[in-house]
Amino acid sequence: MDGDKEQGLYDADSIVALKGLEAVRKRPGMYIGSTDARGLHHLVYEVVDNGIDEVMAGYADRVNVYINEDGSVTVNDDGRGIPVGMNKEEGKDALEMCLTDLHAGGKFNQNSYKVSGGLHGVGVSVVNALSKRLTAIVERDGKMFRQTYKIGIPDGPVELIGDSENTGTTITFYPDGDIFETVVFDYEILQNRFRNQAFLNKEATIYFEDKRTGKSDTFHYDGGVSEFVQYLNRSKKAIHDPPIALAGERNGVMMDIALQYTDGYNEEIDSFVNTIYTPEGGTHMTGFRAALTKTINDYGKSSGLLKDTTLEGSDVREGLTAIVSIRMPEPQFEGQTKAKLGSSIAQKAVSTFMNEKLAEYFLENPAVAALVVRKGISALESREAARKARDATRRKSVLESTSLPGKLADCSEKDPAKCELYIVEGESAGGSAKQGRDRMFQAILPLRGKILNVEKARPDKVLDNEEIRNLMIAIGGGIGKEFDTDKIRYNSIVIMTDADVDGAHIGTLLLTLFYRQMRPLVEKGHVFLAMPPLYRVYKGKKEIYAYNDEEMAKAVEELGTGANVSRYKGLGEMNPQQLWDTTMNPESRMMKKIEIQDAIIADQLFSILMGDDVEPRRDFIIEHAHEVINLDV
Ligand code: 0RA
Repeated sequence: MDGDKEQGLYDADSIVALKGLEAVRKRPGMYIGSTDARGLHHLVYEVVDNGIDEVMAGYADRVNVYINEDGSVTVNDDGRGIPVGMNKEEGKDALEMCLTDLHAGGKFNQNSYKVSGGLHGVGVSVVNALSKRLTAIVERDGKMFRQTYKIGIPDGPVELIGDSENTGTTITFYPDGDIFETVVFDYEILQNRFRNQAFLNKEATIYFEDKRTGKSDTFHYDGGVSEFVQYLNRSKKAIHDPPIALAGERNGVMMDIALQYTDGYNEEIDSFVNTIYTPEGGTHMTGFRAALTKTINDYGKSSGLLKDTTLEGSDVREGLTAIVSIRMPEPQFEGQTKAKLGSSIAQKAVSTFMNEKLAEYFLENPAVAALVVRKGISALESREAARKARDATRRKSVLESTSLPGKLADCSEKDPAKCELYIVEGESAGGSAKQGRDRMFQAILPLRGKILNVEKARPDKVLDNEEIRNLMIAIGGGIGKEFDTDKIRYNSIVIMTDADVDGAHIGTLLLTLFYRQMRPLVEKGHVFLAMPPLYRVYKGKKEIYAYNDEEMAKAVEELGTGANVSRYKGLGEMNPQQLWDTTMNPESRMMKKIEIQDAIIADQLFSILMGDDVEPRRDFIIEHAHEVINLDV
């Protein structure tokens, strides 16, 4: 038996562990969601979350993360250190078990509030299985230990490599390029995640350094979720400060909630369970919403501020930025992407806690309470006005028999699934597009000038704007909370603007409108940016369109000496045939699909780009230059 082990033959337990790692390598998506950039970054989250768990359990206060020059990542924490020493039951070192056995974590670690939902909490062993090489260094019991692995298989036994006065764990891993489509880590993606983690764990300090560039950040927020809300509102105008902060526990559910109202109209409520972002909400959000509506109505009535009317949920959430962070043992997640909390106990815990604590807060802070109730009343009034405006538009469109805007050149196909709507900047480019299009399935709506910036407009004023009314009627799905993608008249909405500053601005105004007023259109992938060429390279009768500088250089080379390059300044410089060939023909065109992967970042993007404050806008554009240019956050 022992002899077999020394020769590298495997006993029963090792075979079970090996089978587990094999399963991970065979179906990585099952464990980390995907093998694209998202899955790659998930490896880092996985290791960092383990360190954060140690912080949450009170054993650590620091997690250091490095992207190394060779492309590997090192995560170091000052927690207890992964246990080391022979495990009698398994006949194997505990460290090796934690790193190679899919289910070992729970056997050693009893922390029931740990990050353990959805795709999270799968453990360091999954990271190990998906890494070309991994080194684990543990400092505990006055000593330093090390074990190294290749694709999850130990190179040898756990070694004692020295003494140490500290405790903690250091994991360095090289993601396996045979598994991942890309193995290049993105600073901004990780930075954003660590910032959020630090807001949600105010005890933690997360130091992050990119050794490829020298960039670094230290994230530590004594103010926790309250500071998180202030950060989210940094380019909005809060109507009270500090945020309303409510923290406490009910039935084993710990709650950490902060709310701050702004003078705007958008609601941005982000919820987390055991620090896992739940973009689709769930029971905790249901409890939060119910309690918010009830408590504000109750206070409004008892204080006399609210007479004869009842505020709806959407009224009390207008202009609200909030963080709802709860911690509970063994949360159950639902939905395809496990983005929604299903545990019913959370609903009652949050609602009873909120009802009590928010009512208490209002009694102690009547000035803030009055602001909140008045804000809700103004939202109710504006909702009533918007409904009247909508009804009027609807009635008008029915009465005006043709109902569609006069400027719209519709397509003849009636099946929305096959139809495309091009929204074109300027009447002249609109004219070329009308002539160049395939009228069977392509409709053209020319835009005159700039549309209203909906980021700053009262919701009931949005439909006063003729261009927006035309857009709404042409698209057909409605507007605001009632927007319905089942009713849209085109499967693809293509924004076609000049490749200059004005064009970018119009594109951003349109995206703001779609994100704020027709969000499902964006979320379900119906919105595209047309990509007209930047250059025409020609010699005699030969011509090549180039969509970037690289292609232009290549085309010049191809056509040889005497090649001419003309830079397109706007869509208007192309004749209808050229516009069709380069930008509209599905066989040859390039289009960029707008994807909103992270709602928190998207809210920031729109409020900062379209809001009043110049300084955060400048900082944000500098920081997020590439996202702003691509507009696909
Ligand atoms: C199992 C048990 C204990 C700690 C850990 C795992 C642990 C894992 C990781 C992964 C990264 N950093 C970590 N820190 C700790 C508890 C050990 C004990 O009771 O002393």
